[in-house]
Amino acid sequence: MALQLIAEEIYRHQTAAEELEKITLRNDGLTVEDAYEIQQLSIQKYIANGDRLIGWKMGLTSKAKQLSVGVDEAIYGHLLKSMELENPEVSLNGLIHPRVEPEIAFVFNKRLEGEDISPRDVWLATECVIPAFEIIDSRYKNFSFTLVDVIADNASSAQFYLADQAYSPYQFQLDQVGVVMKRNGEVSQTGAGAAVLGHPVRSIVEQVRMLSKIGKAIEPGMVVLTGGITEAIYIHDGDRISIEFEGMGEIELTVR
Ligand code: 0L1
Ligand code: MG
Repeated sequence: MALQLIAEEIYRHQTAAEELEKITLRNDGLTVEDAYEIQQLSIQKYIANGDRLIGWKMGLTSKAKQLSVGVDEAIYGHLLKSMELENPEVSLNGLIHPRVEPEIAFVFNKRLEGEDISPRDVWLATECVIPAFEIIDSRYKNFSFTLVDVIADNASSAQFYLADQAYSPYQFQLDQVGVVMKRNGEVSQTGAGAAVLGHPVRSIVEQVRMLSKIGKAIEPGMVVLTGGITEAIYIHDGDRISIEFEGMGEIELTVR
């Protein structure tokens, strides 16, 4: 099975923002390991073209999302410099059917590696936590995929934004932080940090464990998006999305 060819196909569709048939419909027997290999190979193409790895993201971290895909495990993807928004403004150009979800991001000042990692290790390596949003944009038709498809598509990663204000990791009980997401003034989604594997720090533990299986780590300076706190909502031209993180400020996102 030519994983490199599949990676090139996915890269083409990601960069051209063109929908794709599920790869599992055309390639029998692809495993989760194959899917991560495809993800890695497509990321290498970005890096060969001048992009830079700046962190990782966890996905499928809530029970609701896992149920919707019919799995009981979280997944991860790569974060590239080109995905980071400088301002909370999303242009629909270059996106297919984008959705936004509120997240807590961690930024690290020490290397984190190893399968025996604990939440304590994570706290000691955390420089700060930052309210954030992620724009996910599956390249698959109708946002419909299997676990293997979505991993190969870099866990639907498209863009992300970190708020201007960072916080000490000890300042808030992150599982208790409530989030209200409004579209054009109407409440659309509510949730709390506990939706992310019980506590966002657990998402980092899981991220490090998964990376250590392939000999990788969270490096100093990297950012990690821990996972959606609410359901992701579709965004449309002219939408104003406000995301309030209890005690941590509000992000106002405009879409054009
Ligand atoms: O960030 C995420 O949780 C996305 C993971 C992939 C599933 C999806 O696209 O909803
Ligand atoms: Mg996400």
